[in-house]
Amino acid sequence: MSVWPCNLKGATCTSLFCLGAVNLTLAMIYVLFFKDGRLFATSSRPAHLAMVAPKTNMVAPTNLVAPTNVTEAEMDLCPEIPSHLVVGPLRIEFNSPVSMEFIQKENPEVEGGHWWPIDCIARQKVAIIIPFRDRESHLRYWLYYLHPILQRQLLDYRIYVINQYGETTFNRAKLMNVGYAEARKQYDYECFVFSDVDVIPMDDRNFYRCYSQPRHISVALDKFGFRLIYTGIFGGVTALSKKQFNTINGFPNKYWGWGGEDDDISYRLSFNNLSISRPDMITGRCRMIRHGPDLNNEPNPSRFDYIEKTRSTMATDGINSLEYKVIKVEKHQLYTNITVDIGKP
Ligand SMILES: *[C@@H]1O[C@H](CO)[C@@H](O)[C@H](O)[C@H]1NC(C)=O
Ligand SMILES: *[C@@H]1O[C@H](CO)[C@@H](O)[C@H](O)[C@H]1NC(C)=O
Ligand SMILES: [Mn+2]
Repeated sequence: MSVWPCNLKGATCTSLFCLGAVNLTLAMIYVLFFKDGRLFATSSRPAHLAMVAPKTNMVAPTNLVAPTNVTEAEMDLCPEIPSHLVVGPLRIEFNSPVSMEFIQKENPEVEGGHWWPIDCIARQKVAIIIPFRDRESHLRYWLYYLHPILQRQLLDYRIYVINQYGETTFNRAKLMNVGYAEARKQYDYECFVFSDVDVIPMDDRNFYRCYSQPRHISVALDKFGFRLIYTGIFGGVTALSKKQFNTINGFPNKYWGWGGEDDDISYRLSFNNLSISRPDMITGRCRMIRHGPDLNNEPNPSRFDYIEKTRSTMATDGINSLEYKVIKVEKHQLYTNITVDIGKP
């Protein structure tokens, strides 16, 4: 089975898509490896500032400045908007499955889902948390598209797949709480992005980072005609700083099954006088992978009752009442997979 529309080993690409893909690939090779000075970077990236000697068979340009011992303190912060890297609107489609091996080869610098810029200091350390169960094909698209985007955004980021163990009803918000708690144990993150596995941004100027107010990232979904369907909507892809997350006591743990938890979170924000920050409706365009209903994720009939009581329940139901058991942690090149038992309704 063909995993990619272009056979790069020799056959010609005939469709417009393929030509576009080749152009995009060449542009990305240029952006990621040459323009950024990463041509000589090793895949293991042992130290933050490792200066790797060029291969011996390469002729050094005469005007090459000898490497100085730059310390982290002297290095500049990455630009807030890396306009030399981001490209704007992106072509996102889900017609040709991509293999994990292909994505791994495209992202040799990523280890355990972690990447960080080496030529400047990232402005934010971002944990990207994906509540997950049984969506491997969606995850591959997500990793394929998002890794290069996050790198062009010059974030110090790590991808956490929070995999719900067992067959009981899915609980998205609780899994996101677990992602927050587990990520906090690993690294000094200041920002947490929570993303559905089936939502992909169509513009790399839509930054996966935190702002002075909680950020709604996936504001213009193709599924909803690229419109914000109501003003309080806070689902899909969102970003909260550590402080914002703790101000609202994290997310509710009691929403088993589909729906409601995103509105509960939105209420938590407004009850704590936080507002929602959003990109404009062009930059904020996203595609959602079309899929049928999931097994064990039926619409939750209690969701309307719960949402009504958010104001009184949010202080006791949240990150401060979270209970779970980690079953297994697996480090893949492109993500860290944390399988958790979060109990049952
Ligand atoms: C939010 O703002 C209102 C009106 O200014 C105030 O009465 C309330 O105490 C604030 N709530 C919080 C949680 O800060
Ligand atoms: C995550 O780990 C669990 C437990 O080993 C495994 O069953 C599952 O397939 C893994 N998921 C992904 C996406 O790697
Ligand atoms: Mn979906």
